[in-house]
Amino acid sequence: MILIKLGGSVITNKRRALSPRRKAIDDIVKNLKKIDEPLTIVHGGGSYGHYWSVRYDMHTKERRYDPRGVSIVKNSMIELNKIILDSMVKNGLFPYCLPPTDFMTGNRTIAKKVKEIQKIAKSGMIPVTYGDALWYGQNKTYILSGDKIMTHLAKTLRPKLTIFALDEDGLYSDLKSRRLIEELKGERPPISDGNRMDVTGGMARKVEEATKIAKTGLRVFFVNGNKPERIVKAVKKKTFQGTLFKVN
Ligand code: IP8
Repeated sequence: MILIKLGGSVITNKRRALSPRRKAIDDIVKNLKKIDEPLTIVHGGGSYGHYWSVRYDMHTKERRYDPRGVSIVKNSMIELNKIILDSMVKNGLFPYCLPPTDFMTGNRTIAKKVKEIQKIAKSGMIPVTYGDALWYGQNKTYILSGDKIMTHLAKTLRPKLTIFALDEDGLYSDLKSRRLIEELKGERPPISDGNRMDVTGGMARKVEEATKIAKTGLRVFFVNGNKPERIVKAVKKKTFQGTLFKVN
């Protein structure tokens, strides 16, 4: 099993509201077709979910948010999800759409449902889920990041490789020199992230979740989603052009 997160900055243009990057999506999908292993895909919100979450002041903290905001965020994620599902079908892949409400209750996973994802992936279909606005209970909702979903799924699915496809080559040691960190062993790199368009925490959140996943003994790889052949190379040839979180 390969678990892969398509970052919102790759699949949408984050600088413009509601703008999918259809070519980038198609390119990724065409490359994923070259992988002969069970896959599970999670995608982010980009200029869909994050755009509306910012507009309605919704965050990862569970609160009584404006119901109109909840509806609009959820609708926008379905819209973005549909673009990805359509691209997959068009390119000969068989997505199995799984809104996170299918395997989450409150802020916890439904173990039986997550195990089912494993079976769906092995059957030749590709489970596809995404970050979303979710019901928490007591009239509260919250924004569940696709990055958090990655950690939830990785714990049960135990993928061979957990991939985060980003709009960057990987993690940089500092933003000035843009020197790429090729390998990390257990340590959590210092990350400063000031992306206000991103209500779930951008790169800092990714690093936090990746570190958690790596600590459970799984390999995590940050790769440039605009160069999707690097995803294929990592899976097939085990050559990692990006940042690899190594298992100790
Ligand atoms: O882009 C958040 O998912 P992320 C989705 O993976 C929403 O953090 C609804 C903002």
